Amino acid sequence: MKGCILITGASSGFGAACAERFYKEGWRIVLIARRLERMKALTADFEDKSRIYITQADIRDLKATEKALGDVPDAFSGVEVLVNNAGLALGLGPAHEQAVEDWETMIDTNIKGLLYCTRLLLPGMVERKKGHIVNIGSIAGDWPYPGGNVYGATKAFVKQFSRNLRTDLLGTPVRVTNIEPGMAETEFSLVRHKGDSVKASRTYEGLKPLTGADIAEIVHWTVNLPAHVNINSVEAMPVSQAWDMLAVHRDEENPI
Ligand code: NDP
Ligand code: 8X3
Repeated sequence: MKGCILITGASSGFGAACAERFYKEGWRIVLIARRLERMKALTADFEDKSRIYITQADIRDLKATEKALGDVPDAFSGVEVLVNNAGLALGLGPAHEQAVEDWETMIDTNIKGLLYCTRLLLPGMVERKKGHIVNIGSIAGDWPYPGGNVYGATKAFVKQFSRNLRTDLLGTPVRVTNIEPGMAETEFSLVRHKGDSVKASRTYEGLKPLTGADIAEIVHWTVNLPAHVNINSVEAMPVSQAWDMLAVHRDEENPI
C-alpha cells in the first residue's frame, strides 16, 4: 500500500488537485482547510472512503491545528508527506496603501501556519526515518513585482526556511522541497482581489495559466523520485510568463 500524505489548503486549487492526484495513485489522504463542505464535495466521488480523512482547521491557530492533527485516526498516523500548501495573497497595492491586517493575515497563514504544521509533523518523520516536506512557495519569493510586497516576502521566507530545514535534516532521510509556481488559475486571484471576479479573471486573460493539476504533477514527481533524491526547489511558470527588465522611472521635468 502507498503511504499517507497530509495536504493543507485542500479545499481548493493546488491542494484539491493534489488530493485528487494522490488519492488516484492509491495514497491515504489527510485533508485540512477551513471549508469542510468543499473538501467533502471534492471527495464525494472517491470510492475508497477508508483512505480519506478530512479535518477542519485554521492553520493560523496553533492550538486548533494541534488538535486537528492530534485527532487524526490511527489508520492515518505516520504521515510520510506533508504538503504545506495553504496560503494566500491579499491585495496588490503599493506598501504605503496596503492594509496592515492583510499583511498580518498573510504572515500568519503563509509563514506561521506553515511553521506550525511543519513543527507538529516533523518530529514523527525524523523518528520514523521517513518523510518529505513539500512547501508551496512562489516565484513571488524570488522575483519582486509591484504590489507583491508582503506576499512575496512571505514566500521568500518559505524558500529560505526550506533550505534551512534541509541543513537541519542532513543525516536524516527526511526530504524537503520548495515548489515555486508562477501564474496559476485557482481561487488565488479571487482571494487576492477580495471576491472581485472581474479583476480575478482578468489576471488570466489571453494566456494559458498553470493549473492545479500541473502543480499536483510536480508535487507527485518530487515525492515519487527514489528516496535518495531530494529536489530542493522547482520554479515553474506558464510558457506565456517570463521576467521583465528592471523598471526605470523617467520624468524629464522633475527627475527624482
Ligand atoms: P486557492 O485560493 O485556490 O487555495 C488556497 C487554499 O488555502 C484553500 O484551500 C484555503 O482553504 C487554504 N487556506 C487559506 N487560508 C487558510 C487557513 N488560515 N487555514 C487553512 N487553510 C487555509 O489558491 P491556490 O491553490 O492557488 O494556492 C495554494 C498555494 O499556492 C498558496 O500558498 C499560494 O500562495 C500558492 N501559490 C499560488 C499561485 C497561483 O498563481 N495560484 C502561484 C504560486 C504560489 P480554506 O479557505 O477552505 O481554508
Ligand atoms: C502567485 C504567483 O506571480 O501572482 O504566488 O505572485 S504571482
